[in-house]
Amino acid sequence: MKLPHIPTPDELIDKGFNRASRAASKVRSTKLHGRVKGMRIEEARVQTACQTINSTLDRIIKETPIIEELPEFYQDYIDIVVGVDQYKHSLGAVYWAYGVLKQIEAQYTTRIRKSDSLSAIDIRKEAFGRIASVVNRIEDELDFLDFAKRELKNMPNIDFTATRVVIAGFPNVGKSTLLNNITDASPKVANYPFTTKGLQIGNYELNWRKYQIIDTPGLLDRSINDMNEIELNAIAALEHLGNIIIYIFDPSQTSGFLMENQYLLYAEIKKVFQTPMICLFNKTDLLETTDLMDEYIAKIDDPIFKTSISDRSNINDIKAVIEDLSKQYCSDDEFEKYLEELEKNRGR
Ligand SMILES: Nc1nc2c(ncn2[C@@H]2O[C@H](COP(=O)(O)OP(=O)(O)OP(=O)(O)O)[C@@H](O)[C@H]2O)c(=O)[nH]1
Ligand SMILES: [Mg+2]
Repeated sequence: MKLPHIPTPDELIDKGFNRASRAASKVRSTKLHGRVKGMRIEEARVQTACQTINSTLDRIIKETPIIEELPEFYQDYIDIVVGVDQYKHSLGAVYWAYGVLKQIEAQYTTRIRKSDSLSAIDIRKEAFGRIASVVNRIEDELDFLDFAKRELKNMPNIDFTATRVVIAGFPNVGKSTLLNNITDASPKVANYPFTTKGLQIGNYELNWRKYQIIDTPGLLDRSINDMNEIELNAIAALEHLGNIIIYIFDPSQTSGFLMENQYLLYAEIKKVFQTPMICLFNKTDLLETTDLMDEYIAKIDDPIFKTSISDRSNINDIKAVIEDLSKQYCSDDEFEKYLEELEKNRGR
């Protein structure tokens, strides 16, 4: 997400006052009569200072997304990474400063017009004092917005018009291999809380439908019971992200994890997420007997695939099931609804 550049209070004030001096010089070079000119100079100073600072504040307000207008996944993400309350508060403070500067501009313009040229200077000085103090009042909030800009720069870029498939499963079971074999280009990496490897995101198209496949290394591969509250929020955000979860089992257990533990994690994810799931029993090329695999297949109601992803043998079958589930569960309505909401909120 690209947020606008956030200046410091000093930068804002300097720019405002510098432009004000230039505006004053312009008036000074006109042929106005002495008393009127003195007043006009101070008036131009106050107006230019307020308008210059406000044009930057206005840009910040317009270019910083309104949280409620974003898809829920982004709302959750922003909340986990920087905190939604602080984000709203800071944007509110910028809005507040913008309003006060408008008032100062109007009030002091009137006062200067009613004054003589000597007291006009004092009135302008008073206005500048107030302008600086208003801008300095929002120092912490500007600071926070600058921090948020940096933190959110590499937020996952999600295509909400695509069917989004999240891959889950214990380490080493073949998640990245699936992502690499099913999608076109090499996956893009985006930041995600609690995973040093970030989310790995790949795309493909099939029969005019777009698919986005999301690998979650280090996130959906351990017991949810072991997680703290913030980590759980990071998991909850994924629920708004994926339309489908692919859970990969490694019945060969060469990944180093017992089938029973893999099954327990599957059951937990199933309980926590209200998302349709597909189960892949991978690395079947390494199995000498299918007894253990069949035992677990019997416990599962979700669509099941026996695969050997590394030789790409049934990638097309997997794509076909994803397409089926996509038609069943992910109508294009979801995105349409999102756009409608956006329009409604804008109209308010
Ligand atoms: N024999 C065999 N090996 C496989 C298969 N799928 C993946 N592998 C191998 O298993 C290893 C782990 O695969 P990855 O795709 O890196 O597994 P991962 O789940 O992404 O692992 P983490 O990122 O550590 O969580 C690699 O050496 C793969 O080549 C398969 O179907 N058969
Ligand atoms: Mg991986």
